[in-house]
Amino acid sequence: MRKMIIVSLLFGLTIVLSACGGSAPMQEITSSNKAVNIVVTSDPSPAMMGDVQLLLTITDKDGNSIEGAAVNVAADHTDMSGMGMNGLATDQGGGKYSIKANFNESGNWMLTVKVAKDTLDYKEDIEFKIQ
Ligand SMILES: [Cu+2]
Repeated sequence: MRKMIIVSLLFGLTIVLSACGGSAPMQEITSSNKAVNIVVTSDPSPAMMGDVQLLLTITDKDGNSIEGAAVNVAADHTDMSGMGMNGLATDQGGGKYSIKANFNESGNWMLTVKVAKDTLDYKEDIEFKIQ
């Protein structure tokens, strides 16, 4: 009988952990906005806990690359507070920008991407899942 209780406790814990870890992996997140489009891909893909290289492909509403912009990427763990990080992405040319981030926890993260160039000042929140 005591064994049964332990087993069910463990089972309950597993459910909680997997709820935190999220469900389906996301390989590519495409934002659907008018002025600026941001496509985020990751290495590894799907993104896992630890060091992740994020590659952002940024285009305007006509699909043209936005080159030479200042791109700031902030990441926040949606389920908790005080776990944020942010930095400037490196311009790779051709409207591609990369930044390395260390995700120390799985689950739902929110990327806040700011794109600034000339008169353009754009900000978008993109949901990002870490396995
Ligand atoms: Cu956290």
